[in-house]
Amino acid sequence: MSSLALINEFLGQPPNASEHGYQIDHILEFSHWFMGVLFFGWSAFFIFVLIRFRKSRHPAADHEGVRSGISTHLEFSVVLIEAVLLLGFAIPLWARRVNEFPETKDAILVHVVGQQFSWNFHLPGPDGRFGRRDVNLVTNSNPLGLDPNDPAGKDDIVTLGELHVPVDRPVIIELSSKDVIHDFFLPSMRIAADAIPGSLIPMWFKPIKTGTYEVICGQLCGLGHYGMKGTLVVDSPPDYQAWLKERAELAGTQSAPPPGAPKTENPNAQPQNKPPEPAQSPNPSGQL
Ligand SMILES: [Cu+2]
Repeated sequence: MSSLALINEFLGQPPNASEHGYQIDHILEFSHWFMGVLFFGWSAFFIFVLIRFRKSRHPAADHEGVRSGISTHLEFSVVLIEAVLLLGFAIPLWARRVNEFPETKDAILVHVVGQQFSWNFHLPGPDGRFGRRDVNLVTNSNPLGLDPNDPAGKDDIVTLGELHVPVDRPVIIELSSKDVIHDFFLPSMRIAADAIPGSLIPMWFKPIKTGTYEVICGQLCGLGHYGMKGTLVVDSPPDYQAWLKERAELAGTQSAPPPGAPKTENPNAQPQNKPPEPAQSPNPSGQL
């Protein structure tokens, strides 16, 4: 971390804990210092102009105006630096984040589903396959609508508000929402993405420090938005295995339908407000 990072801390940014985060921090540092210099520069110029062109010194207006080209050069330099920041750094960094996903076989895969006002986390369990989800099966005890008849879902892990991941392994998230637009924001991991109903948004990060970090919602999503927080725990590999084991013991209990719920598989079940799709579609159309 460079000494320039002080300005990020001063402005309230938590320390970075992800592999790519230092690149984001460098851009933020530079932008903050650059804006600081511009602020003081333009403020000083404004005060200079007020004094230099005061009425008592120039009782008659000069209709020709400024003759020197300095301000033009200054403004051009500012535009140039901003263009370099945007085209040279910000856009390439963003492009790498969205184009260069890690191999799924090396990564932890998690489905994150936002709802007013909490985050649900869905892990595929030991078989590595996510169980089918269907909006028609959603109940209080089955918040993601996991299909109890799908063998792939038997070992799935569903948690509310707390996600564990191992350190030094990429985490690939598929993000969605049950109701309104939320924003899954991991400030310490320097990533955020909108959770949009009906869309599956991919995002990824690689935690490099163990610890407990905040998960927040970055979109004003309703009256309880302020409380839409969660916890990301980055574990050492043994701790992560212990957590998985503990959750695996609960896995069977989480997707059990309440008494009276329909027990038959319904392959044509669709999310509400969506046109029907072919039952054989490779796309998991019943997903939230
Ligand atoms: Cu929200």
